[in-house]
Amino acid sequence: MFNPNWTVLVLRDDDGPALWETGAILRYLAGRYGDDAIWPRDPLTRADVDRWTEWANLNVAMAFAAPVFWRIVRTPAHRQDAAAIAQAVQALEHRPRIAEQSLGNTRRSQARGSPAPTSSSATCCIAPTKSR
Ligand SMILES: N[C@@H](CCC(=O)N[C@@H](CS)C(=O)NCC(=O)O)C(=O)O
Repeated sequence: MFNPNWTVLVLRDDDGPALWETGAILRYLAGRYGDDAIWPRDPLTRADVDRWTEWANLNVAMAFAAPVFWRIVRTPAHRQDAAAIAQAVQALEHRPRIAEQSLGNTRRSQARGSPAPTSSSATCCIAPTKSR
């Protein structure tokens, strides 16, 4: 058994142990194969990336998986609660805008010469949830 939770993602790199939890896998890949632009070494800059990863897990993934995705994909059509789904979508909708607004501001300040690299591994955590 690679993951005691029986969920994906799971990663085995070379002959290493099985890794699970998306954020841990991304941090491992960034630390092993990435450069400073993906997962910065400077603690404060890294914390700026990490906070978006944590934020996405709690504020986007949790607000999406059970309240929206499971209610549609894991619930037979005749048992789906359209009002509850609509309410959950409404509660979710503003959250990606928070990231877009903040990361957009970061991109604009990068264009003006600021080195803040927030559009890195944290974006990898947010993007899959946003595109579902
Ligand atoms: N917090 C975990 C979530 C893992 C998870 O829920 N994976 C889903 C796919 S996105 C899964 O495997 N679901 C199968 C199931 O629940 O039966 C992570 O970030 O890896």
